Amino acid sequence: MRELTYTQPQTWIAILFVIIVLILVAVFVTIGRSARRDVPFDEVKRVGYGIRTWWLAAFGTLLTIGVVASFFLLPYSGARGATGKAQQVKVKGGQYYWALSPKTVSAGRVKFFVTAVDVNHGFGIYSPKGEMLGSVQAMPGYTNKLDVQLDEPGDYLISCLELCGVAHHKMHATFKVTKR
Ligand SMILES: [Cu+2]
Repeated sequence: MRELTYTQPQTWIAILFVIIVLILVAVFVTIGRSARRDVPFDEVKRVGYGIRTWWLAAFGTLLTIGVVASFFLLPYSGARGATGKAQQVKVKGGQYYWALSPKTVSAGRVKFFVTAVDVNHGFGIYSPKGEMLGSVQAMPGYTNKLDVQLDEPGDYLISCLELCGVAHHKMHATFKVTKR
């Protein structure tokens, strides 16, 4: 089995994060060094509160737009208006493995029936590009369902998302989506 890891996007995220932090530090240092220290509070209160109100309104609007827009990007079949019959995959999670049956599906709607044999695990699916597509808890004594639209052929990564023991970080599996 090919070991799938996603070092590249993580590295870019780390670099971007460091750049943002350095910019923020520079801004704070510049303001801190150039600001007058003897300004009475009442003098800045009106302007400050005004900025705060507008910032809150702008941020709230942006957040609302983001949340609404992201609903259309959900990988869940229901959100995509899928009507076709789903292929069914049975998933068992155990310390420290995933057992999938079948291990290959064809592109389209897939419904996972997820359970665990020992403790709670987190069943997470990543696309061949490393994007997270969905997750559901794997719990002993329960079968949770995850209905997703997998249109892109390739190797998908299953990774445990619930700290389940000492070898949790090694709890991966792959499964294949073939062209329809
Ligand atoms: Cu785990």
